[in-house]
Formats: sequence, C-alpha cells, structure tokens
Amino acid sequence: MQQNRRDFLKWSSLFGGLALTPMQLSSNLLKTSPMVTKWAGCNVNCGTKCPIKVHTQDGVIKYVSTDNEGEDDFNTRQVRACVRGRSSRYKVYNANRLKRPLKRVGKRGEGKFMPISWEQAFDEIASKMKEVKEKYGNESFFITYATGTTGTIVNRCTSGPWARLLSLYGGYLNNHNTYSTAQISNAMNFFYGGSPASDIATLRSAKLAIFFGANHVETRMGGGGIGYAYHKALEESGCKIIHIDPRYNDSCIGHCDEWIPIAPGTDAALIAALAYVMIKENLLDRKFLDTYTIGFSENTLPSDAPKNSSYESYVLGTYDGIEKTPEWASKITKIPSRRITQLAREIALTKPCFIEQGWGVQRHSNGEQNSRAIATLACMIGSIGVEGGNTGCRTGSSKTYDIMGMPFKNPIKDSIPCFLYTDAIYRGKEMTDLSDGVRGTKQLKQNIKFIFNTAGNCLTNQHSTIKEVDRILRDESLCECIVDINVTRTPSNNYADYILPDATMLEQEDFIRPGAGYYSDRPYIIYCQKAIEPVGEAKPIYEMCIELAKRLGIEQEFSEGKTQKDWLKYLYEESMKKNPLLPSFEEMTSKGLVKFDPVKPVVALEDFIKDPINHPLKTPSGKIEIYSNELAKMQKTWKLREGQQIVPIPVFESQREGILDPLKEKYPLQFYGYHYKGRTHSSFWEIPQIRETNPQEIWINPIDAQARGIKTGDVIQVRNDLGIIQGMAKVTPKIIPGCAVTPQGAWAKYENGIDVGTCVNSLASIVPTAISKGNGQHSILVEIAKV
Ligand SMILES: Nc1nc2c(c(=O)[nH]1)N[C@H]1C(S)=C(S)[C@@H](COP(=O)(O)OP(=O)(O)OC[C@H]3O[C@@H](n4cnc5c(=O)[nH]c(N)nc54)[C@H](O)[C@@H]3O)O[C@H]1N2
Ligand SMILES: Nc1nc2c(c(=O)[nH]1)N[C@H]1C(S)=C(S)[C@@H](COP(=O)(O)OP(=O)(O)OC[C@H]3O[C@@H](n4cnc5c(=O)[nH]c(N)nc54)[C@H](O)[C@@H]3O)O[C@H]1N2
Ligand code: SF4
Ligand SMILES: [Mo]
Repeated sequence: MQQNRRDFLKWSSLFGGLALTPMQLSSNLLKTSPMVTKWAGCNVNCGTKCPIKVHTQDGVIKYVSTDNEGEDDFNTRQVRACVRGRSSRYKVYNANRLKRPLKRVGKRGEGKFMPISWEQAFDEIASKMKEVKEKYGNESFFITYATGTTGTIVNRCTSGPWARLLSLYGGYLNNHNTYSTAQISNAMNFFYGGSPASDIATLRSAKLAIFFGANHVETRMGGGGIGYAYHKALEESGCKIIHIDPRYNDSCIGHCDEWIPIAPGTDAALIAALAYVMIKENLLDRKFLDTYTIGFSENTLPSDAPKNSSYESYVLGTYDGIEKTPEWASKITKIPSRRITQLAREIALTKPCFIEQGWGVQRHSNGEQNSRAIATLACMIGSIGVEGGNTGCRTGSSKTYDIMGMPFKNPIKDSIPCFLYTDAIYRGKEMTDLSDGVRGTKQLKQNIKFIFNTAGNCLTNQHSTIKEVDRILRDESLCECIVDINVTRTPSNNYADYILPDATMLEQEDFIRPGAGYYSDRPYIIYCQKAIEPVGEAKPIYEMCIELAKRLGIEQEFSEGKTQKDWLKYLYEESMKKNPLLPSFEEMTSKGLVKFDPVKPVVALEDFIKDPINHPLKTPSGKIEIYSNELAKMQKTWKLREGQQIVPIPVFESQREGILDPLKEKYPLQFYGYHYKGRTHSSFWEIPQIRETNPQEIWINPIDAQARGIKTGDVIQVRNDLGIIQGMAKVTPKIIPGCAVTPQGAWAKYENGIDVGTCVNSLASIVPTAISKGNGQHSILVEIAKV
C-alpha cells in the first residue's frame, strides 16, 4: 500500500501534481473513460463466497482482482479469492454464456434450441404452468436441488424468487437433505440431535488431530475461511496431524505428519478396531461415556434394547460372534494391524485430540454408519466440549451473520429426499414415508410433471447413473416441462424445454454471505454493486419471476410493488433488527465488503459437557446416542431395498459396491470422484483457461496400473454395469492400491455410448442409502483398462 501511494505521488508530480491516477491519466490521453471498480462476489457453492473486485472500462470488464484491503494478519485477514473466483470475467464472457432465451427444437435431450423473445418465453411457460396445475395439481411442480447461487439473497436458486412465485401460485413439492451432507446430517441428528462442531481455529489448542477424509485446503480454498484457518492453527499449535483418506489429499501437503491410506467406505471397521484396543487396554474415558452417552456399554443401553446390542458388545463380538480385532479390521481397511493398535494408543493418550471428518466419508452407500462411528471415537476419548477437542463432525463457523431471504410459505408440506427426484418423476405416486423417506405426508399425491432448475447441474451431471437419468428425462410424457435458468449451457440444460439466461453476480445487485461452516471466526458480508449491465438479453431471476407472476395473475402479491433493490433494503433492514452489529444499508452498499471483528471460536457442546442436565441435547434421551432408539424403531418399520439394513449402533456395514460386495469379483477396483481445486463441482468447467490448467486425470496406483499395463498419460476406460468413462491416467502412489479416483464435476459428453467427458456420475449408482435416502456416490466398483 505504502509503495503504491509513493508511486502514485511520484507519477502525479511528474504530471504537474494532477490528482489523477496513472490509469486515469493514460485513459485521458487515449480518450477512453476511466477504470471503475465495483465489488462483487463469487457465488458458486464451494461455500466460501469470496469477494472480488471488478474493474471495468466503458461498461466492459477489463480484469478482476481480489480483496487486498486492510492489514493481513490472521485476525484481520483479507478474504482473497482463489483462481476460480479470480476468473469470474470469463464466467461473464465465454462461448458457452447464455445471452438469449432458448426454446427446445429437437427431441428432449438432443440439445437443439432456437432463440426466442422473452415475451414468447414468458407466455409459453406461464401457459404450460396453468395447464399442468389444472391437469395434475400443484404437487407436480418441483424445484430441483441446486447450489450455483447459494449465499445470495434475492438471486437464490432454490429458496428465492422461484420458491416465492410457486408458493403464491398454490405450492410445489418440497425436497429435503442435500447432496453434500444427507448421510452425515441425518446420522448426526440421531447421534447428537444436530451437527455440533468446533471452530477450526480451536485446533490451535490440540495436541493431536485426526482428520477422516477432511480436505480443507482444497474444499475451502478462499483466503477468508477454513482452509487458511486450518493452516494457521497448525502453525500455532504444532500439533501432530494424521490424515486418514484413501488418497493423499491436498490438505496433507506440507501440513501432515502422517497419511494413513484407508480403503473407501471402511472407516467404521477401523473405529471398531480402535475401540477394541482401547477396551482391552483400558484406555477408554469410561466416565465420559457413562455420563454423556447411551449405548456404548450394556449398562447404558435403553431399557427396551435387546441384550448384547451395545457398541461394546459389537466390538467384543458378543453381538455377532466376531471380535473386531485390529487383524479383522486390517483385512477390510487395508491398514496394517500394528498401525491400528498404535493409533488407538496414540489417540487415547494424547489429549486434547481433535477428531474431524469431512463429507467424503459419508458420501458412501454405508455413509451414515461411517460418520456415526467417527463421532463414537470422539466420545471414547472424551475430547468433546474442551478447547482443542471436537465431536468428530466437520468443523463449523462460530457465528452466523445472516441476512433474511425473500419470504415465502409453501402451502404444500409433502417433501422428497432431493436425491430421489428422478424416482418422483416416474413413480412419485408410489413413494411413501417408510419406503422412500418422504416427509410431510404418508404418500405422494402426484408424480413430478414440471421442473424449474435454477443454477444447478444436478438434473443430470451431478446426479447419478447419467444414462438412466437420460432415459427418464427424455420421455416427455413423464415430466412435461423443464425450465432451466443458468448463465451457461450445461449438460443439464440440454434436457430443458426452455433455457432462461440469468444475470451473473457481476451484473446485478445482491448480497452474498459465506455459508456457516466456511469462514471460521471472522464473518463478512459482500454487497455486489453491479459492475456491468447484463450481457445480451440476460436478466436477473427476480425480473423473470415478475413477468411470470403478471401472466399468472399474482404480480402484486409476488412483488409487493418492490424492485430487487427495494427487497434487498427491506430484507437487510429486517435482519439489522436481530443483529445490531450490521452497519446501515447505505454504508453496506457503498462499502461493498464489510468484514467484522473476529468472534470467540466456538467449542462444540461446551454447555452440555459442563451441565448436561440443564443443557440436554435434542436427542430423545437428551444424551449422545451411540445406540439410537429411533433407529431401532425404523429398523422394524421401514421398508428397505435388497441388501440394506438399519442398525441402531454404528457397526461397519458391507453395502452396495463396498469393499466386501461380491460384485468386486467382476469389478475389482473401488472408485469415486473427489471435490477438485479446478472446479466447484461442474461450475467453471465452461472456462477453457481453467480446464487447461486443471486437467481431468484418473489417479491409479502403480501396482494396479502395472497389472493393467497403464502408464501416466495413457487414455483409459473405467467401466461398470452402469456406464463407461474415458480419460487420462495419472499413475501415482497418492492413491491406495485397489482404488482409483477422478475429480467429480467434469461435464459428461457421450460419444458412441462412452462418456469421454470423464464424469464420475456415468458410473455412480442411483440407489439411495438406507437411512437418509442420500447419494452414496462415492461407492462405485469398476474395472479399468487401457484403450
Ligand atoms: N475446490 C472445490 N471446493 C469445494 C467443492 C468443489 O467442488 N471444489 N465443493 C463444495 C461442496 S458443495 C462440498 S459438499 C464440499 C465437499 O467436501 P467433501 O465431501 O469433504 O469432499 P470430498 O472430496 O468428497 O471428500 C473429502 C475427502 O474424503 C476422502 N474420502 C472419500 N471417501 C472416503 C472414505 O471412505 N474414508 C475416508 N477416510 N476418506 C474418504 C476423499 O478422498 C477426499 O479427500 O466441498 C466444497 N468445496
Ligand atoms: N459423483 C458425485 N456427484 C456429486 C458429488 C460428488 O462428490 N460425487 N457432489 C455432490 C454435491 S456435494 C453437490 S453440492 C452437487 C452440486 O451440484 P450443483 O448444485 O449442480 O452444482 P454445480 O455443478 O456447481 O452447478 C451449479 C450451476 O450453477 C450455475 N450458476 C453459477 N452462477 C450462476 C448464476 O449467477 N445464476 C444462475 N442461474 N446459475 C449460475 C453454474 O453455471 C452451474 O451450472 O453435486 C453432487 N454430485
Ligand atoms: S474459494 Fe470458492 S468462493 Fe472463493 S473464489 Fe474460490 S470458488 Fe469462489
Ligand atoms: Mo455439496
């Protein structure tokens, strides 16, 4: 800064002390307008939501830079955007950018469209809405799960203007869960009555930290949040770090004392063996277990639970006749038994020990059990409720500085697990609470007939079994109309009947704030100041919804006469009433970025541990439920798919496409897609510069590669019964033998039935998990061969 100021003074004195910046001067000389800088933000769902500075000239974005204001020590940190956010200019200007409303011409899914006027688009969509409402009722409308504009206030994908419009029009079928956390969120509700987690900043007080599939450096990349806080806490504490992950993830690099590779989907087996050692060597925190939990031992089981159904009985083998020794676990997890024994001692004897899991562990067909097992480990050592300890959940942020969204009240209560949306298209009316986890009703009244997909690629690319999705969506007699709202062409909007071009966050005013769980102890709020006019005919979704509301006869109810800016002011000022720390609307909008003082980092369950009687958990017993009575009830009443089970304690389950599935004879390699620094899911794939610098590689261990004659750079095919993907091999010991991985989110592209776009969801099963009906997308079995 100092240097900049000195340079500026030197320049201005050279030009006779004029109060112009060098940039303004050269603009004047070249007779162009001066550069203008506006704040905007990166709205994609890596959760972090970084501010960006947009520099324009004559209404054109010239370059994008990042927060560089203020000091930059940890407590005053600049919220610097990653390379994806800094590439936002290309998000506005790229060959795939949508600039006009499009209408399908060929068959659905063929990807042929013609430009139409907004008038025609609104008229036709409104008329189809009326028709569908009349024929099938409001339960047939659906807004798909989508995350491309989460964190914004008006321009929200799933709970913004579309939700308000449809609510006022009579309602729509809701969805619950997320693709991010379906299994862990449901599992932790049974276990803790929520997902309590310490702030990652408290890691600075830990002596040992065990991370299960937690990749902060790659999945929380912005400078304002968790990735940086993780790095900083490790620097300060010097604590020992162990990452347990099938692959050597980016958070291991430069930070980690040990990487323990584990076979995917087997964490619950490892935990059972750790428990075995701790029981045998008397290393458990029995006082903690007896005071705060139920069901670890027989003496704390609920009175109506069967004998020998405690976790300890499972571990010692009185439950099922198998002792969960390190040798037993070693065969499943592929971790040497000696290391398991040592690890148990190390974890039990080094306190405080910070236990955390990311969300990769739970995105498996047995994900609920894996995540409950890791939380059980945190209980076994009693490192909960103390600074430097954690609950086994993914770390969170300390305080939410929220801004209200647009109000809406959906008169329909029926809700499906978001991952079952394709099922609800072809067999909605068969779906029930006990067979499909439907909520708000016992059975659905209607199949999905009309879809709005805003800012999402979950219609196909991010869903599973792409060929099956293709079959369902292509059939125009099933879902009769699909309206897709995006800023770019995507694999999903290939299936749309109408594609509507949205304005980006650089082209409209809105708030963006980081998601809870992403910014650690330093909240901030961004106000996007509208850097340029929307390109082409793109327009914000609020304006689209007003036009539809007009045609549906609900304009006044929908808009209440307010513009987007009026709503932003109203919602912000309502939020100010609850949070006196928020500056005035005028200050917020003129500053563009407001960073708040650091808050005290949260230590999860501190109150409950201090006083469990007066601060009970939201579980039925008020305690931590290692044995869940609710799951015991579901075990008796729910109708499950073949091979599935619900067990009240967190046993290791061999389920669909897991390490013990007999299908492994045919498809011997485990496979999954991890979240990648080169994209946020499928977002940014459309930008060639980003694709070029972040290649789509398929990692395979040298042992497996050699057995198949594969070398780095070879084109290989990964196949199972659901599909074939093709891509480039990277032979690396950074992945455990017996497993291969590729970044999730690449755009599927089918050529002669083969996905040459290397999208992992061409191979992932559409079968939901037993308890949450979530996406066990990381459980895939395959064979790999050189092309
Ligand atoms: N750069 C970038 N950041 C992102 C995203 C992105 O696409 N790109 N997506 C964002 C979103 S919406 C979400 S939900 C989060 C996702 O965050 P996560 O779900 O945590 O990400 P994953 O990469 O799926 O998994 C994290 C790690 O778990 C490991 N893992 C997989 N299976 C297992 C297992 O069975 N056991 C163990 N121990 N480890 C396992 C993976 O190898 C990976 O290193 O990230 C967010 N951040
Ligand atoms: N196999 C496998 N599948 C997965 C996962 C996995 O780990 N493995 N992860 C799952 C997870 S955790 C998630 S959260 C989902 C994510 O899946 P999605 O929610 O579909 O996320 P993205 O792929 O990022 O798609 C977001 C879309 O929003 C669009 N967009 C961006 N900005 C704007 C805007 O301003 N306006 C509009 N209208 N659109 C905009 C982008 O162009 C992009 O098409 O994927 C899930 N799918
Ligand atoms: S870290 Fe996430 S929000 Fe921040 S710039 Fe990168 S992609 Fe955008
Ligand atoms: Mo996610």
